[in-house]
Amino acid sequence: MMITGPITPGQVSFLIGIITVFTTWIYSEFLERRKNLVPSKVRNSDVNLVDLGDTTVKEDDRALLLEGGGLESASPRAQSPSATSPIFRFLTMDESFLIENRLVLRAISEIGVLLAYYFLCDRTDFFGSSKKSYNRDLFLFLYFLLIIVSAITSFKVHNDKSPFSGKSILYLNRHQTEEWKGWMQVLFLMYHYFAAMEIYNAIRVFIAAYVWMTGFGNFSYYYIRKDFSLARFAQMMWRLNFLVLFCCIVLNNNYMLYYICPMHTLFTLMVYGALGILNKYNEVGIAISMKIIVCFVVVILIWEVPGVFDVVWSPFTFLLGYADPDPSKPQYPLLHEWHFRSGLDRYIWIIGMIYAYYHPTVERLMEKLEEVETMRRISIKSVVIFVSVSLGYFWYEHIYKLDKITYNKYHPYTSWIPITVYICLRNVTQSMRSYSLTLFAWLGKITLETYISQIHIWLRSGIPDGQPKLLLSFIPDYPMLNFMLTTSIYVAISYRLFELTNTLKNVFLPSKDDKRLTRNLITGLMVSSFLYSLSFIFLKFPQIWV
Ligand SMILES: *[C@@H]1O[C@H](CO)[C@@H](O)[C@H](O)[C@H]1NC(C)=O
Ligand SMILES: CC(=O)N[C@H]1CO[C@H](CO)[C@@H](O)[C@@H]1O
Repeated sequence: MMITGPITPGQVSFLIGIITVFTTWIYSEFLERRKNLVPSKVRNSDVNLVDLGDTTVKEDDRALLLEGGGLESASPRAQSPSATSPIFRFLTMDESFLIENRLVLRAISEIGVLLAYYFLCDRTDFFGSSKKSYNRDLFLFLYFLLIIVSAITSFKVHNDKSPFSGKSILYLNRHQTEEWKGWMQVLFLMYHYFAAMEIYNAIRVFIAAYVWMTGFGNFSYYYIRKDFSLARFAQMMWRLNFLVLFCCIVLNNNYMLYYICPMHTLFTLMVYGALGILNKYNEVGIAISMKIIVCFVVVILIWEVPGVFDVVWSPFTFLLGYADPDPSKPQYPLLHEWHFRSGLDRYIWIIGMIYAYYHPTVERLMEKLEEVETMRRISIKSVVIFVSVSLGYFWYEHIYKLDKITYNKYHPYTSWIPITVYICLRNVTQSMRSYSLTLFAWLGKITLETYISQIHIWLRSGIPDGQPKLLLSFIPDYPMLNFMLTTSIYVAISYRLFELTNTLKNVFLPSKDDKRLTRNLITGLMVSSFLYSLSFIFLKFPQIWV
């Protein structure tokens, strides 16, 4: 088996860390079994009662952990010896600690195994690879097939109430946004798999729509919940960057290879900043308008005034720089990729914020409209449909059809058009709003994981920082069968990683315990720097090994 690319200290530290956790997990399973064996032998003795009581506490802990409750706080008993920190108890192999945290150890081990699978698929020649090929007929066939299947199996009518009025179904409710993400994600992934260059412009619109949702969702959240706490912030960053961080370490890639992640992180931070700074004025309408104007000014300054972009971002080149290793591609400055990607969607997150701000107003208007007599309602709706469709058509004819380079120039200023048209049409009748295809909504939930995983276990990039130009091939010469097999494994793994990310987030970033949160962050930093230095020394002076 050949490994492409050099071995980095990051990879070695990951390996040391994961082997340690893995062995500890096996040991904790062993402890757990032993503990469970003992009472069953003495089932009828009196001592038993105490033990039984004990196990129920444990069961509760487990249930809490599985539901995502905090770990230590869940167990009243765990807190008594807790003057010693978890890392200390881990290092001393404290038996009760290991048993309590068995599921955490298992989750971490599982992530380790999955990432090892990434490495095996992408960085070794253990599996084969094949070439991409595009056939419009097949592409559309597969997409429509999926739509039909999910319409048959997962069509669902929701009856949620609006949080603003308690009356009718939300427009742009969660089911809808998730379903929307699902629609787009499937096309986005298939575009990569089949190299469907002809829908390049549509893909740009989809990415804009994601960024729009980032602005929309985060604005609503912070505006309504007013939760600017450290815990919430850390959880958000964890959700966006946990998996990608480990992919970068294990596969020795740059963060920018997964450009969606830095982009969403940036725009999430911008929304957080916009609402978090001076947040006591958020109730005042004027203040919100000022904030939105400031957002526009900041974006115009950074992206439209020549030279400012480089001044602002060059200190972050280590994080956001990217060079395509393919020698046949033109070589740009390191920040070019970041400039291009972040620039395309520089305004749309602000539009998302504006829509979120007016959301309650529009919702009230809609409710009024629903009460108007039928004839007038139908005519108003027809006008809305007519205007949306003509605007959409105009955009399609004059903007969408442009070639890729010209289109990209117009994209930042026009991407709101198709998004708005979609929102209007998707919601035009009460019943339309309440329908959703849950299969797509399910796919919409795991977009981040499917986005990151595709590069390594569905497609293949082969070398560090490489673009995924090839397909992973398990069954040579049977492209469709291979597509089916790799896709199933890939989607299953993505879903699992989504769950694991959440489980670990709840364990390491507790919601209402800032002291423990900070302690976890500091411990995490210390452990990783220790492992990194150790691996660095190992690699630098290999003679230590012998
Ligand atoms: C904020 O935006 C990020 C990135 O799109 C998203 O993952 C997250 O769910 C959003 N938060 C809320 C509360 O909508
Ligand atoms: C823009 C638009 O057509 N919105 C519609 C959303 O759904 C409600 C139904 O409650 C309609 O009243 C709105 O016209």
